[in-house]
Amino acid sequence: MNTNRIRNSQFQLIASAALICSALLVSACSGSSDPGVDGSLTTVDDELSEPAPSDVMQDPLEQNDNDDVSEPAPADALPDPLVQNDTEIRFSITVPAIMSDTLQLRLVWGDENFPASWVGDEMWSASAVFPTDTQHSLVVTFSNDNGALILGTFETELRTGTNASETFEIEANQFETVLWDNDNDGVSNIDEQLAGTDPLVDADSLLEIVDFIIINSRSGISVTKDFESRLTDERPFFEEIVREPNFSFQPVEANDDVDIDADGNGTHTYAWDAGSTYYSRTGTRTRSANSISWEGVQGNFNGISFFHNEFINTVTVVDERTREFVEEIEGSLNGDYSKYWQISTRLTGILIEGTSMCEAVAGMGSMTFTSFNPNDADTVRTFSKAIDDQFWRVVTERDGVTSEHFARDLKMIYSDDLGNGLFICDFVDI
Ligand SMILES: [Ca+2]
Ligand SMILES: [Ca+2]
Repeated sequence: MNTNRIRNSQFQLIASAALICSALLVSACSGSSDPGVDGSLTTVDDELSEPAPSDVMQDPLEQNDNDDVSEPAPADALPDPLVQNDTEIRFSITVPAIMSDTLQLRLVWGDENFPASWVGDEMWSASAVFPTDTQHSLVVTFSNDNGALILGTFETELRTGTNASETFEIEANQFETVLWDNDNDGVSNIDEQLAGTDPLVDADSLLEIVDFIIINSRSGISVTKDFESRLTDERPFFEEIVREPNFSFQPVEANDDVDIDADGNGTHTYAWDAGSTYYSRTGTRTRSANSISWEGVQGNFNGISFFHNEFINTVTVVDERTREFVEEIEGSLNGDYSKYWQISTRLTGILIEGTSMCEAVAGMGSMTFTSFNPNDADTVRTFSKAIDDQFWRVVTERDGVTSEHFARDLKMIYSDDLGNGLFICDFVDI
């Protein structure tokens, strides 16, 4: 056996292993109990002067279980220049978009607490040197007002590897923002800042609460009261009645005619004419598989002004107890000054047990009012309520000024009978 050749090849093998360790910093290389690798090359050479066959075959990259760790070689007490103890983590972070001069981004990992630097747009960066192969919770906090108002956080368990450096990326949509709602009004801090509202004040808690809002106060139309309630369950249903008019100042007879066929389709007209004044309303009822629609007109002349409305109203059976109410009304009053209104209503109603009426429990709508009278303000009023909301939210824009309030109840017209948004929603035809 040529000892020198073996020595040389061993030397090359060990030297290569050391180079590999140095280059790759493989974790298996960092064990300090392997004198064959950890020792200087001189030591290796000395050891190899009397090689045992098993030593020759041994892979220097493998941990030697037979090493006596209780008696470390003197070299083991010194720091191992080949072992990677630290790793630099480079954080690349995209935050949710918001414009402010007082944004802040901070990172906490274990006991380390350090800021990120703004790069541009929504990009931030940070870097820190951590011990290798170590795990802590990483908490990244994105805030405004120099840290006073938290906009979002990102949390994860971060375990470092054994490379000299690593990159860690966080995307904007990984930030939890919804839960950061300081005033607990259901709108997150960041959404409030984007909308320009105060994230520290629940503005709703300051709003006035009134008893009710009347959605058809201008048109005066209630399809339930004026049309559907005129019908009985009889089909076909035909009835002609001569009535005293509602207007006591005009004692003329009114004709009140209903004509509904076996399928639930037909008309209803109520009208009187006193020559100088008149009133009429007429509607056509259309039944489909799961809905009843009324479409028609209402008008009157009081000797001074013409009053006119066109309407279409559909109540749809969604399920045994749930109904959808959709109504569009356009109307005008033409006298000394002309006024116009447009009312859109979309409600969800729940059938009140033992009755044919539904109560509006949710929905939305708008009332637009335009006037040529300089004493009137043009007004757009919207109302809305989610099923879980306690009140109807009413937003009024009058002459460019927006105000809000809450209403406990919603009424179709000014009538105690039609409070709580009551409407007929159970039909013999469906
Ligand atoms: Ca809020
Ligand atoms: Ca707020």
